[in-house]
Amino acid sequence: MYPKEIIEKLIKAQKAVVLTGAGISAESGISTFRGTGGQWDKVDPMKLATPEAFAKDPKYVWEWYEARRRQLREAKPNMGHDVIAGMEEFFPKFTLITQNVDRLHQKAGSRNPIELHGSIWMARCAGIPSCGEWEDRHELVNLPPQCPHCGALVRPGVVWFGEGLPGEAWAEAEKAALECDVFFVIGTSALVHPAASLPETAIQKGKLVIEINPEETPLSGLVTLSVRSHAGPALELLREKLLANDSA
Ligand code: BV8
Ligand code: ZN
Repeated sequence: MYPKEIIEKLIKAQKAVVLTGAGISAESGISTFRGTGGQWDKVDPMKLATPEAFAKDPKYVWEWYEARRRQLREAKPNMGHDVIAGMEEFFPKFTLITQNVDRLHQKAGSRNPIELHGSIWMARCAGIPSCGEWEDRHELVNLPPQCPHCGALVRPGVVWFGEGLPGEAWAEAEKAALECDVFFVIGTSALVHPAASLPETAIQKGKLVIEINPEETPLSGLVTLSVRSHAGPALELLREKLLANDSA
């Protein structure tokens, strides 16, 4: 699965970046967006994860997010999240960038992942101007919730299609992709932009790019190594190899 020369390069790597997508949470029982049984095969993502959908039917959109939060309250990080959390100790400089909104990386101990698409556990006043954003983990019963400060509607603190990514998060992610020695892209179909342009930048800059995904993606033929596997087992094996060689 991992050729010797790749392991040797990883041992020497100083700056590592990991970009994750919904696939890293699949082994925690969280359905992906586009895979079979994906939470979006029942609903059309472009219909729900958009400001227009929320404006048209805020209750319906919130109900979909609340259903996802209910599933996430029981979810535990999996082996893949754990190994990625451990990479912070292994690589001298390590940056985790995630497209996921589930915060399972934080539950696994990753200290400060860059959340390109926000978090399902954040709520934001949809008033104009907004009263701000706050963490909200409760089971929301009266949907959609009202802003406690101004009474306007409250929306999920995620980035919807057609919305810009948080400026600071994007700038930090781009910088990390440009400066890294190795770029892992794990559990993403690489279809959503601009997140998918990060591994493309790493490839163009000639970095060592390693993809882990049980299926082919548009990146598979372009990366240095495409590991056709579920993230958990592939990352567990990678950790074994790196620790064995590191001490050798
Ligand atoms: C923007 C938060 C401009 C909400 C999400 C045409 C061409 C290119 C781009 C566009 C276009 N038309 C429109 C666009 C732009 C659009 C876009 O990219 N659309 C795509 C669909 C074509 N992008 C946007 O709108 C972005 N904003 O462009 O703004 C702008 C700029 C300035 C000012 C104003 C506006 C915003 C995009 C953010 C959308 N929000 N999430 C929510 O979660 O509800 S995106 C959503 O998709 C999730 O975050 C998810 O993470 C993300 C990406 O999907 P994946 O993570 O890859 O998940 P997916 O299911 O697709 O794939 C899972 C993978 O895992 C598979 O490959 C599978 O094989 C693999 N897998 C399965 N099991 C495992 C596994 N891997 C490992 N182990 C396993 N066990
Ligand atoms: Zn408000």
